[in-house]
Amino acid sequence: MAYEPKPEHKFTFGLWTVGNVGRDPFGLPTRPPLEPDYIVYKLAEIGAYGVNLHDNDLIPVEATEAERERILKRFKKALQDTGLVVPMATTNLFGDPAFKDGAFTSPDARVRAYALQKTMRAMDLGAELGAKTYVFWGGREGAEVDAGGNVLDALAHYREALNFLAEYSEDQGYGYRFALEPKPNEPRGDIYLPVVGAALGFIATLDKPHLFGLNPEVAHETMAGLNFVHAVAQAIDAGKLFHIDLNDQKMGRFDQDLRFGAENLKTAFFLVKLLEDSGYDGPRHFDAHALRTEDEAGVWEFAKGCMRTYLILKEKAERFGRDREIQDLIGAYKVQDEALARLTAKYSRENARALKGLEFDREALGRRGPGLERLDQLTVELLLGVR
Ligand code: GLT
Ligand code: MN
Ligand code: MN
Repeated sequence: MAYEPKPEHKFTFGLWTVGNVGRDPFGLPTRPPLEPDYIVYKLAEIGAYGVNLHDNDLIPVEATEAERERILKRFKKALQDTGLVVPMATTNLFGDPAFKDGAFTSPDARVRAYALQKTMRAMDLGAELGAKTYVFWGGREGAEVDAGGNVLDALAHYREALNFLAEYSEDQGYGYRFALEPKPNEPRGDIYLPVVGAALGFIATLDKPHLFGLNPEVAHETMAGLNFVHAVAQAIDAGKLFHIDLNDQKMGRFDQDLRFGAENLKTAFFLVKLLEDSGYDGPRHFDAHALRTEDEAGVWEFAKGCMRTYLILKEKAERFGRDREIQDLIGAYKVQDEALARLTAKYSRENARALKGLEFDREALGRRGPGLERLDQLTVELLLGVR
């Protein structure tokens, strides 16, 4: 069957995504909760590769040791029965009122210590389930007011926590790679490390930067009005695309976490093309949820839709690569000049001298039309299915 998701496509969902009960700041849940092992069986049925989780998506924070074991046993059985894997794990450092003013960045040393303890335990859980990527989404790491003078302290605390946890992972032999997930705001008024570029800059200040990369999310850069494809390209360029959260979003809204491709089809297309062309081989994780209007049937329609749209866009990207007219236009757009390229590729005194002596026809350069209108129209037509 065309566009049928299979485990080899590496599609993953969080327990919190298909398990989302449709609560929002103004309204109560609209769907009953789904058991974690039930989610595993359903995800396997629709062709997913894996399931990701926060510690408390699986083990309630107040669970006893015996309850923990019982839940884990059922969950592991479901994984075994289905072959689903847990590639990524993370910590809920945002739901508990203890974290209302930050977790790793809280001004309260007790909160920071508790956040570290909770994260180490969640890392133990993730490792037990085979996770190799560990995500840090600092939802509460931010502020509404700056009167506490906390920003520089907060960044120092953040660094201290990430350094501590990287050592813990190595000490335990977990082999985690850590992926920071930026978001500009919500739930905090302003979240620290708000966008991909900020996180990349921060990683360079850590003790073990090679262990840290990015988990960019479509909705988050879009909320900030930024070009998500460019952000992902920068993460790839830096060797830092460790994971990705796919969904969709209208610009300038609250975090909508819409079905992948539901809103900005052209962006979704260039994103899929970028991921496929770049050889990214990590999970394609859908961090999204069904509309609050939906019942459980709508939830599985939502999940199937995310994967199907990805596969359709992947096929479109291949078609784009094979389309002669499109490829000729791109060829003409990228003007090549070998002699000049040799001069500009690397600095030498000779190259600099030769370059300074050249004459350029500025006006001709300015007059040239690069053909982008035609190229973009052909892209649109390809997406609309008429070529
Ligand atoms: C939360 C958030 C997501 C993060 C998850 C990981 S939880 O739902 O909105 O963007 O990826 O902590
Ligand atoms: Mn989101
Ligand atoms: Mn996310």
